[in-house]
Amino acid sequence: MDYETILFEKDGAIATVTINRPKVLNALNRATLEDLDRCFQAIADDPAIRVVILTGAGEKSFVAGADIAYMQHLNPLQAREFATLGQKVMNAIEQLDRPVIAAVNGFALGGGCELALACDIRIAGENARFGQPEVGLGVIPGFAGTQRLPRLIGKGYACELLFSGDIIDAGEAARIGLVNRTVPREQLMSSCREMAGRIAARGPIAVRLCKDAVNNGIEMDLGRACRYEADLFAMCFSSPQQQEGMKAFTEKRPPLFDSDKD
Ligand code: CO8
Repeated sequence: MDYETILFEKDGAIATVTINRPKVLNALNRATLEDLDRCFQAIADDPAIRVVILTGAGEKSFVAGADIAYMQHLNPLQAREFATLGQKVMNAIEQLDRPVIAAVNGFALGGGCELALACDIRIAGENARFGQPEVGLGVIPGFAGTQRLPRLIGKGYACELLFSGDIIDAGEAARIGLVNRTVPREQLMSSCREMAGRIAARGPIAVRLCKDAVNNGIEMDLGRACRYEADLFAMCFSSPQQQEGMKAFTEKRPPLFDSDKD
């Protein structure tokens, strides 16, 4: 499929999506959000993809936010429509039934930080910078940053970032749990591919159901969430992948999860 503002590559079970507007530090305009929307639809329809890596083109930036030049002259209804489109994309990433790893290769500001927040795992290059600088522009985050940030790092740190608009470095982001870990910039993509490869080698149905259990269970009370987990656990036993995984263990060999359609 052709995209105007993103690049899409598939290498075996791992897909890489690269936001490709380096001249404006990969800022998200309407075209980029529409490309991402179509791309994640296509990924959802391709069961051969087991893990997705999302990154930005160039050396400086993951995504430096929503496109300020585009937003500057929006009226309230257009602003709402733009926010809704952005939220649709973030939701599609979060709800994709396969893991998405953000490879944060530089600035992840505003809508870029929100995009990283919609991913399941965030790995940051040491040059990465994070922040929600919207209040400095006279607006609030509109791609669900006020919601996902406190859910991920807790209300105190989230309020500090949201109210101050401060930009923090990768080390501080790791300290407060905004990213899983930092790695030297030149090792970022290889670290993400290595992690994606390890996940892709696990039982694909089990990985999908894990993501389902985490994302849906986290919004439930603990009792309902545990029952939900038990139902998903039971569902694993309808797949030959459960039999292969357990048989391989007893036969002291690696499991072969070769078919995604099991
Ligand atoms: N939008 C549009 N263009 C941008 C953006 C952006 N977010 N960020 C950078 N650019 C452009 C610059 O204008 C510049 O273009 P040009 O060369 O034509 O002047 C080019 O990218 C390079 O940027 P700089 O020269 O500024 O590079 P520096 O290394 O000096 O600075 C920074 C890098 C610190 C990242 C700086 O560019 C910056 O502060 N960018 C804006 C960061 C920001 O405020 N992001 C939040 C935007 S608001 C948002 O994301 C809200 C999301 C919810 C929307 C809800 C819908 C209504």
